[in-house]
Amino acid sequence: MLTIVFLYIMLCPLVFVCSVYSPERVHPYEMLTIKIWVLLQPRTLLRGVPRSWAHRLASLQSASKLPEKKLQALLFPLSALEGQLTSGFSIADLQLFEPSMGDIARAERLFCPSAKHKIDYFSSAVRMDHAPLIRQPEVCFIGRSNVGKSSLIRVLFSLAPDVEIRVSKTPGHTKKMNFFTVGKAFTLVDMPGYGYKAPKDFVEMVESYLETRRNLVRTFLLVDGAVGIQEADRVAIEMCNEFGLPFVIVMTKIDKSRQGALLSNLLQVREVIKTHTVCCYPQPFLASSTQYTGVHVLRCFIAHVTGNLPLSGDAEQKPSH
Ligand SMILES: Nc1nc2c(ncn2[C@@H]2O[C@H](COP(=O)(O)OP(=O)(O)OP(=O)(O)O)[C@@H](O)[C@H]2O)c(=O)[nH]1
Ligand SMILES: [Mg+2]
Repeated sequence: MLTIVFLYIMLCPLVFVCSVYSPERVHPYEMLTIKIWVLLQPRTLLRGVPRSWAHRLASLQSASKLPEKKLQALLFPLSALEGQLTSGFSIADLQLFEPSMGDIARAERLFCPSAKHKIDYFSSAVRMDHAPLIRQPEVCFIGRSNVGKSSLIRVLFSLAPDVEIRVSKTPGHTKKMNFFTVGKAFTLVDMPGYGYKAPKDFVEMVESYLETRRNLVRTFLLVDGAVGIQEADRVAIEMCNEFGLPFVIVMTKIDKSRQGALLSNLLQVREVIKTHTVCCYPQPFLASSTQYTGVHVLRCFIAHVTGNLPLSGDAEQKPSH
C-alpha cells in the first residue's frame, strides 16, 4: 500500500505536466481519476492505462464535444488548409471523399470489437507462402521506415484495446508482414518499411505480396507530411503503377509540420498523383497519430473501399479511385 501511495505522489507532477502540454488529451482531473483507478486495480497495475482510454478523441462521440471548428479540422484536415491557399487551386478540387457524420459513425462501429465481431492480430509472415489464406478484402499500409505506419494502424484500432501494435522511434522496427482481422469484414496488414534499415528480405516479402495478393483491395502508401515525397517513395509509387494497384497516399505526422511546409508538400503530392500515377486515388489524406487528425475519416474510407460501407449522400457520387 505504501508503495502505491508513494507512486501516486510521484505521478502527480508528471500528470500535471502532461496535461499542460497535451491540451487535446484528457482533462487533468480525468487523468488523476484514471491513475487512481489503475493503481487500485492490482491486475492492471503493471499494464498501464487501457488503450481505450488513451485519447479522448479516439471516437467520434467523444470528439463531438469539441467546438465545431476544431471538430471539422480534426475530421477534415485538408479543409483546415483552405485559408493558406494562393490562387489557382481550391481544396474543394482535392476533397473528394466527404462522408457525412452518419457515415463516419457507422464506419466506426466496424472498428469497435464485440463478441460477434472480433478485432485481433491474426498472424505474421516473412514470405508469401507464409501469408494467411484469407478471403475477405484486405488493405495494407506501406511506406518508408519510420513514416508512422504502425502508429497510424494503432490509432485506427484504438477502440479495440486488446489489439497490440508495436511502434518505435528506431527505423526498421516492423520486420514482418503483420495481419490483423476485423471480424469477417476485412483484414489489414502492417508492412515493414522500405528505405533506411529495411529488412533484408523486404523485396522478396513486400513486392511479391503486392504483386500476388488477390484479396488486396487498396494499398495505403504513407508519406511523411513534414518532408514530402522522397526518392524511395517514388520507387514505391512506380511499383504500385507497375502492378496496377489501386492505392491512396496518406501524409502522416502532420502535427509536426508547419502549415506552409505541409501545404507545399501537399501540392507536390498532388502533382505526383496527377502526373506519375495510374490507379492512385486523387485525394491525398492527411493524418496525425498523436492528435487523431484525419483518423475518423480514414476509418470511413477503409470501411468504404473494403465494401463494408455504402456511403450516403454526396460522398457516394464521388469517384472511388
Ligand atoms: N509527432 C508524430 N509522431 C509520429 C506520428 N506517427 C508516428 N510517429 C512517431 O514516429 C516514429 C515511428 O513510428 P512507427 O509507427 O513505428 O513507424 P513505422 O512506419 O511503422 O516504422 P517501421 O516499422 O520501422 O517501418 C515513432 O516514434 C512514432 O511515435 C505522428 O502522427 N506524429
Ligand atoms: Mg512499423
